[in-house]
Amino acid sequence: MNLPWWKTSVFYQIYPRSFQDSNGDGFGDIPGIISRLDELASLGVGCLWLSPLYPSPDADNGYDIADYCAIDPRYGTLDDFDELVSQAGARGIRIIMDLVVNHTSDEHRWFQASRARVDPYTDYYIWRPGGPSGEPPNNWTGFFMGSTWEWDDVRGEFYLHLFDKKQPDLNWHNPAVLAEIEDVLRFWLDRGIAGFRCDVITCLFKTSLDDGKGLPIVRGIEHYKTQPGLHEILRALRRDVLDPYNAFTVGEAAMVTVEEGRELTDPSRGELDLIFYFDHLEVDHIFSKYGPKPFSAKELMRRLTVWQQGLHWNALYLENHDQPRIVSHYGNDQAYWLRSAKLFAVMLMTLRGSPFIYQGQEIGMTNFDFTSIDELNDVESRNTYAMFGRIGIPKPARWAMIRQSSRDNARTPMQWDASDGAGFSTGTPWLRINRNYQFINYAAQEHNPDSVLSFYRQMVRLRADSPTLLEGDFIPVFANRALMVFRREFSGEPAVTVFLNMSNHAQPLSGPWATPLLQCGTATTCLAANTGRTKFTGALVPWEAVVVQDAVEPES
Ligand code: ISL
Repeated sequence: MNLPWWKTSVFYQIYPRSFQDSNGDGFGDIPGIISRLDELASLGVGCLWLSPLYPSPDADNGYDIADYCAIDPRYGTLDDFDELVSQAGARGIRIIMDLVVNHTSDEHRWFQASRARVDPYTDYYIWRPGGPSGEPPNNWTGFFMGSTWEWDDVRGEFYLHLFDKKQPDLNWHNPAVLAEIEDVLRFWLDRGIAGFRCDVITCLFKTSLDDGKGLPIVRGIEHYKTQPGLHEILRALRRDVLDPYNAFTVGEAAMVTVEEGRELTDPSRGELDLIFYFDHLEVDHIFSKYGPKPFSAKELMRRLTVWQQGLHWNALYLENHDQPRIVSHYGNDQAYWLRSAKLFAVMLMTLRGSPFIYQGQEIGMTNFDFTSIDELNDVESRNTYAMFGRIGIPKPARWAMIRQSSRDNARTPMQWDASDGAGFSTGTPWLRINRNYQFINYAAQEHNPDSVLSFYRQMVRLRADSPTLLEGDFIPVFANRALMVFRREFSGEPAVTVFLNMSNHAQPLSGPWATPLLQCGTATTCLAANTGRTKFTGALVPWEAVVVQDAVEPES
């Protein structure tokens, strides 16, 4: 087997402010992460993706960066960071940083200089005078609702911001911006990190500022999503910096097609190694995440198949700091919490690609239990709630929409134990801890062989030990509203079939797809099941997930 490290590793995303506080200020920090490295090693992860640790006024929880080459004092110091890289390295764990270069904070010194027209910063951002009656330069609308333009009195012009008004977009038409960012990459790579997760990377290059078409939801995107200019930038970064350091990148790629995904990740083009696409998490969306429709396993299978077969290698993920918890989203976090949380461990570890576990997913953390908008911190949720109010949606309906899709669902502090503060902090946490921490927590699961955590460990090992699961082709076998069955095949190795019942109902084992399951113990072997069963007759029980291996061909 000759795979690069990022194809064999399991990744783990840390949202630092919610992971582990070490000094009682209610805010997670780097010494906190260091103190949990043994737990991460015992899960079997090989690389940590750290959400932003840079100084930030926090308009968007660190995704508005005020200094790319420093650590926010709330998280610690550069020395702490170096210690983290070294201590993680000693356990065979690499680190990748979040690279947020579509925009900076408006408090970044580049923006402060740019608004005052101080060279060389004058053209680091996208400034325009606006229309004759003071209207914005075009009709674009942003990711967090409303116009993408903000008037700046200092400069006497509008600036573009695809996200919050405190996140002005960098001007990637200016070669000086590329040179600055290349230096940022070198700064962190010199400290020993393995690469970057590249935030909204597909939106970097704005080809034109013409009016956008369509409804006012990210209107204008056709002028900046995956443009030829973006491909050039990615190739420059790879050639100038990433290749010399042998560094890895995974790019966040919202709203891309599989063809675009192929272009971005085709190894011969030298752009990104992997992308995070969103298709598989939007099976139950009509139009946007605020308009839900019933989940269908068949539709999930259809979408996954497109990507599994369309890209040479996939970034596999079911959660991150922007998504609801998967056990609450597609799973059943009530009657079948344990079983459905484990089912997603099977899905994540048996698809073809590099799995990313989001903190807390490995213990089955659920969506938050907040009861009002006042408890929410997320800028997107707050803006959207207010905008829905302005267009006349009544409060209960607005709250219901935010409740199930808010990004804060994934941002509540990590539930380490059942003590006050959940072992996350001895102080007041920056965001309220989910009350279910007394039941769902790491300590309760650590030594329990039936826990979600133990099952994740088992599945991580299973993948690591199976050439078929690591490298095999993905072949769809069967799907209906409830069931997904797929196979992994790799030459010279026994094939593996995966059965997922994503419903609250038993699914009869009828049809040719069920044969490998019915033969468990005779012609096939059960490698893992979230029910602990090893023999199957009659039906798959609700939320049952089973991994079955064909008999090894006898040598002739
Ligand atoms: O989160 C989303 C929907 O709820 C996405 O539209 C998200 O805004 C988009 O994927 C970009 O996300 C990334 O960049 C944002 C930041 O707020 C997110 O946390 C980050 O993952 C701006 O930097």
